Amino acid sequence: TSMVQPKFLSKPDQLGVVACKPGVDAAPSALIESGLLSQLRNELGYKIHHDDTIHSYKELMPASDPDVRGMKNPLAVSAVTKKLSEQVYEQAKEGRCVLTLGGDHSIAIGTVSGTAKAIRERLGREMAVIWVDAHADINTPETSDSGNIHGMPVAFLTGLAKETREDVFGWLKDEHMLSLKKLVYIGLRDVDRGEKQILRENGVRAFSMHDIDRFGIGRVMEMALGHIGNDTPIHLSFDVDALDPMVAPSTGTPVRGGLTLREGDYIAECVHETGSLIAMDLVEVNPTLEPGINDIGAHETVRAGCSLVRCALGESLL
Ligand code: 4U7
Ligand code: MN
Ligand code: MN
Ligand code: MN
Repeated sequence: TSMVQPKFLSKPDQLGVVACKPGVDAAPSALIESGLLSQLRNELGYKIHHDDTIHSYKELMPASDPDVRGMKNPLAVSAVTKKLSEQVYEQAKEGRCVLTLGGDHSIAIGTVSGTAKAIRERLGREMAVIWVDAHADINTPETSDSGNIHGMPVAFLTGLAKETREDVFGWLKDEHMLSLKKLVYIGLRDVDRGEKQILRENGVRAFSMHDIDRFGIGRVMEMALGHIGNDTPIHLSFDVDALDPMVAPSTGTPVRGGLTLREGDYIAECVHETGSLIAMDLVEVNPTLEPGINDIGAHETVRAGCSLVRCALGESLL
């Protein structure tokens, strides 16, 4: 399979998989039914650690979940991401790469916090996150117009948004945190006004579609990986809405003018080539949102998602 030596994994041939469907229901089952895990096992040679469960975390859902600071479903999202954080941590602390199939992007509060904690404990280092998305997902509850927590995960993970209530993300501690200096965005094209201000004030490294048009995806990846540096574990959080809606229409907040299939795969391939990938999220695939006829849109979106995962995990063209 792959000639790349993984740098930060003690079990580089093993893959921890967590599948969860809070918010975006049919995605993990569709991805798995389309053969993703068997391809990773049979074609790429991974030994997969998966509980064969698609977690819906129903037992964690509160009977009533009123808004907190404008956030919708705060108790449910907090409880689910806390549980997910523990699941991802358990996989990552074994030295495996961790793949999480979501779910909307709020689940990254769980995945990134879980790997950040495991990498701190296992290697005594801070990891970097490459956030591939049409959106910056860095609203605080106060800057958000929608109140949707999938637009806020980066704010909670970097400490820009804080809550003391344990049951509303107060469980996030220092060991779960990501440094704003170790965050890189790729694919942005729909960033809210308050988010732009946050990105500017904090000097966050971000490559928009404009940058991709100007420099090409090759230079953009060089610059993105250059910012992270050679010796840093990477968590790749891939929102399928980074891809153009022509190729990935079945997603909650599609934005025109996105990445081509090849640009998306290329990003994933470059991250693989670093040998520093320690975790990947694939989020916002939603086969129930079906703009095409005869499920074509859903099918294409699932196919694109599978391809992104295979590329990140070492599938190469030659
Ligand atoms: B996704 C939005 F207002 N910024 O906060 C918001 F435009 O995970 C969209 O990237 C968030 O899909 C999109 O609600 C979240 C909106
Ligand atoms: Mn997102
Ligand atoms: Mn998005
Ligand atoms: Mn979304």
